Amino acid sequence: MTGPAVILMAYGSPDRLTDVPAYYSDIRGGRPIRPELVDDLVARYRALGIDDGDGPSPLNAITEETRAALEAALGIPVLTGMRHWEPRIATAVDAALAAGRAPLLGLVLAPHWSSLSIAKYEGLFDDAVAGRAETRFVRAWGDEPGFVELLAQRVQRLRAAPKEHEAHVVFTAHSLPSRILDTGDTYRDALLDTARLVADAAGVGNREWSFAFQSESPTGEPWLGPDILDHLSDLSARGISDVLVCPVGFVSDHLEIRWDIDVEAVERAQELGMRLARIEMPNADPALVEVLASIVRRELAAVTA
Ligand code: FEC
Repeated sequence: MTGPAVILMAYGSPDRLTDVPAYYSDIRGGRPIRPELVDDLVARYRALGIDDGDGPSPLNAITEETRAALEAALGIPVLTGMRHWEPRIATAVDAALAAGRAPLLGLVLAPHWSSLSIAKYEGLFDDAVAGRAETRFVRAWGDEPGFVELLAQRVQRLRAAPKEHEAHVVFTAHSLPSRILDTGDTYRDALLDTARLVADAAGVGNREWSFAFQSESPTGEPWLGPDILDHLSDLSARGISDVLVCPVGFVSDHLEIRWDIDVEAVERAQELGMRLARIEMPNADPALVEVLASIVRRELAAVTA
């Protein structure tokens, strides 16, 4: 054995518009999709200015940038494995094992555990390893001090911009079907914990922030709310006209940020006569890479201890 490797996991994004139907089918686990939903998804990717020549979303490129920076910081191989696109988690695991690497550490570029998100990555990781090597898997890291500080600094920077009054901060994350609460899933609580930590670190008072979900999918069942679009209407009704969005449930720029926040939420805010800004996503910022590197070092120390 030649030492450990990290399998760095992310959601994945199709490489071109023609891949969108297969990608969507993967997300739906092969369940049938109404053709108009596929057309709508293609239209959203196209509206971001993407054609068949380039990757539809920056997610894959940012993931690669993060992977390379993490590998340089750690001095051990870091391989990318995507949940819904290429390179797959199984491909990354096979490559690491073929190179004789062990133990393997699984780390997802999403900070909060849920039975419908991180647990799915863990299942794919475990199935791929299939007992062939010792493993560790990081289930959540949304309360890492360096991550909280990074977000707090970005919130503070935008709130400090001179204007009549300071913006109300709306923390957001991807919604999930609300049935997860029936099984005691900790997703919503963990998101609220991160939001509270960031607000405290940024000096945002208790009445100056709130939390909303975003990116609900049309699956025909109830999803966790409030949805950001409804929430903006509620804030407007309370007389709030200046909002700063801090998406704590994601680390990268991608469709859910560039469309759901930058297009849909901005449009809703404009209709309501509100001003909406959002923090820059962490992406491959060296501060985020250092957070990830310190998590990996800690986990690997636990394996060898
Ligand atoms: O930029 C890109 O190309 C990919 C952006 C993208 C990210 C992402 C993250 C999360 N999702 C989560 C849960 C669900 C559930 C469903 C679902 C559906 C979609 C669809 C697209 C999509 N998601 Fe996603 N998600 C991204 C993209 N997501 C596209 C399908 C069309 C649509 O709804 O707009 C519903 C599945 C089903 O139908 O059965 C559930 C969660 C995250 C955050 C954690 C993570 O990154 O893994 C949770 C990025």
